Amino acid sequence: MKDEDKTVQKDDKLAVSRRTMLGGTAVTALAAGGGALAGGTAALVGGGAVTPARAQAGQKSHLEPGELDEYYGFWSSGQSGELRILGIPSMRELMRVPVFNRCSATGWGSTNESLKVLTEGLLPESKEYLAAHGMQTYHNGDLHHPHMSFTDGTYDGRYLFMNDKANTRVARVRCDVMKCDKIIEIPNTSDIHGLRPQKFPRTGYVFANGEHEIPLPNDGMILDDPSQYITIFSAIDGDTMKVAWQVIVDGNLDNCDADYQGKYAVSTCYNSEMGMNLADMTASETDWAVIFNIARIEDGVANGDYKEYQGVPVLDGRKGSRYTAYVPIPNSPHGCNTAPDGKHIVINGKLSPTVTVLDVTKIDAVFEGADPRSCVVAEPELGLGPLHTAFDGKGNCYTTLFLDSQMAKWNMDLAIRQYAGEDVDPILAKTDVHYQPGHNHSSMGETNEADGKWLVSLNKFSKDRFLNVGPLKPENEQLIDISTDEPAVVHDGPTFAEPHDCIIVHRSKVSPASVWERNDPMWEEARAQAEADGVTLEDGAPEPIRDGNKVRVYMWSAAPTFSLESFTVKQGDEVTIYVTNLDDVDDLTHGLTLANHGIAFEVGPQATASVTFIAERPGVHWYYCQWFCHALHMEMRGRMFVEPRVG
Ligand code: K7E
Ligand code: CUA
Repeated sequence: MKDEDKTVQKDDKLAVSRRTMLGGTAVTALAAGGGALAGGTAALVGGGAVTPARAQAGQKSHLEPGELDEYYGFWSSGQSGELRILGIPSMRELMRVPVFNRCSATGWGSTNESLKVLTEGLLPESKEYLAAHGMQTYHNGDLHHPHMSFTDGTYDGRYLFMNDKANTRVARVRCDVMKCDKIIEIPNTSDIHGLRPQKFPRTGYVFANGEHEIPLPNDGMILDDPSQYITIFSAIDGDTMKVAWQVIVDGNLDNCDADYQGKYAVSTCYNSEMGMNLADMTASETDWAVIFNIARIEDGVANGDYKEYQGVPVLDGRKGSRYTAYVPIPNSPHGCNTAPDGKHIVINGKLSPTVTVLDVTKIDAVFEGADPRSCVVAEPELGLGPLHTAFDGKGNCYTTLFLDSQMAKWNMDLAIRQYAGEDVDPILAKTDVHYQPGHNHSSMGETNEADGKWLVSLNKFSKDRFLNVGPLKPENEQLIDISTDEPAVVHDGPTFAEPHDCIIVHRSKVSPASVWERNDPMWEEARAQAEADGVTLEDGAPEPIRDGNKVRVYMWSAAPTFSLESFTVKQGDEVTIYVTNLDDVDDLTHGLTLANHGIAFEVGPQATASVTFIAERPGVHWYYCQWFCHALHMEMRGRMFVEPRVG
């Protein structure tokens, strides 16, 4: 593919890249019926001098040193289990927020504060399993879908919600400090995949799809009898992070989205066959999109039309239920994306070359008994492997074509007219991406403020796009300028395993703090313990406070010192060290690393963090600040003396 990037020799009449030409030819062929020719293609056909797409880009993507990005990108990291924050359009990675993973830098997964978040929402059977393995929580996650909370159809900057497909969890990140504050394991279901917040009137519910079918309850009484397996759609209260209700569905569930009216949520289903192997799962030509009627479900809960499992009301939404509608969709749909016009929901075909457009204003009739397909208003054929669709707020849609390695730009109105029988072609352009795109996302594209400026294509394979780093390659995320008629790839961005999805949020929507509030709930247990011990976190204690074999060490940090140069404990003591950072300066983070104890954590400005461990190693052990904070950062250290056990 390398040659395709090279510009054809200057004396060639058409100074275009071969790649542009191939793309252009495809567009010409596809657009022949409809006459919807993009500007670049028309020029190409005319044979005039054409600048490569890269040079035609309408917006500046390169930022000078010190220039700030216009958008936050919130990125999933798939099997890495963390949330990442990028700047868009520069594609600079700004931060990593540990969520389902453990983090060596920040101590996420070893501090008491993070362990509380990681353990308090686990189900009893998970805790039992983990205890048998000497673990307090899972150490991995598979984070596919990060989405921000909404108010009135647009981002409100309160929270980010995200799924863990690996261990059936949903997490919340606070946008004021960009830290995870809640993780819950979802009962009665397996492997949360699709996740979207309610857009209207607010979030509200966070909808989460259980992907893989299991018996209910899954207690070993039913094993290889798939006829008794079910899948569950969950609505989580985004404010309390409690599961509000669940609905049993036929088939499995993949992705989902909510409407702009607050009436419906829609999920795709790719295994209506309930097959247990690949051949069976793809046997049927038709699967479906499941529509959930939120008001009816809430009524059902209020009227007691449910069975309770693990404390959650579970309603039966299988075919024929008044809570759901099943819209037949060609084989194995995947992505589910609500358009910013507030009216249309795009179901992406995956194994079918089509996307299916539902009109939400026609869904009421479906629930009154109309043919479920009567809410389908378009079904354009776009190319091979349509997975996800993004929007520009100007009536255009951008669908990733996994097998074709392209992005299809198409027009919603033309697609609807074509479906109604008019001889028009809705496809406006096809843009090559490298290679095999999964999700894409446009700036503010999943809100009613979609602005049509940038689109990111998250490509699963990078192959030859970067220096070879061995058999495991990065993914390649490409920034595409969609502000002009002909979308243009303007940047390659390698990323580590494996962002599935992202959102691009205008920076005006988010305003994180630079310094923690001292009364933050994150360390309220530490504060309560200090109070019980008759000390304050801010003043610390001159000596460890002993309570049987439990020992609590309170110290503060202020660049470049810890309040304790040393402290003494006994071998076998259960020691808790609290560190409170008294510095209240922007970017003045300290840390505490306790050598040879596997302990290291971050303490942000004005924050408190703590760890608990057994002092089982007699001797002198240094602790030091591992976050570069001062010219005397290396000197910011002290000693823990562990007296050997007597006898
Ligand atoms: Cu398409 Cu998990 Cu959103 Cu991957 S899913 S691509
Ligand atoms: Cu404090 Cu480095």
